[in-house]
Amino acid sequence: MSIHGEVLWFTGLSGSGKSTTARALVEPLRESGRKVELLDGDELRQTISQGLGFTREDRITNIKRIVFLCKLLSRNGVTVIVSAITPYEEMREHARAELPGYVEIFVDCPLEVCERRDVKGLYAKARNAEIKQFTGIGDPYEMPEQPDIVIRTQMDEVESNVALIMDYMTTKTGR
Ligand code: GGZ
Repeated sequence: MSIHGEVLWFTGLSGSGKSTTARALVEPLRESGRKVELLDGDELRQTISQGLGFTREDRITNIKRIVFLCKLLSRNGVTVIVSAITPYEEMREHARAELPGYVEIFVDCPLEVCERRDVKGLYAKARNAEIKQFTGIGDPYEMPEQPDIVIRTQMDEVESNVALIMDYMTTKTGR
């Protein structure tokens, strides 16, 4: 019998803190004895999803590719961390249905806060219509209906969010 690795799936707006938290989670998970792979939406869009845009159809294709990768890794015992906006509930339902070890982490951060941070200047571009269909501005972010964990990055530090997630994992899996 093979043991599936868990898939920790971060969903949230651009600039909400998904990737920062995801990166900080890698070492604690390794220290707990897991083999860990981090799949970052931004990087995947330069590799396996190169050429895809941000229409509903393209976003769904992007997420389906990531789910497929997660399946290959997790069935070989790798714990996978995913950081991708994953804006539609339909996508998250697909991931949940396909991946036995799926753990959904909603990075809850108000749009105003993400927009104020605007690390890459993308919100400014979306506001003056240089980028169309930007999540939260010209394209929806549907609130997760059944997240396993919710973290609030405008209130809590990275370390305490990582500790919260590790506690959840220990309770769930015993390691
Ligand atoms: C949302 C966009 C867009 C549009 C470019 N909408 O914060 P970032 O910059 O570094 O990460 C975002 C990334 C979103 O890719 P995902 O694969 O996570 O999206 S999805 O799950 O919806 O498939 C953002 C940048 O790409 N970006 N244009 N229009 N984010």
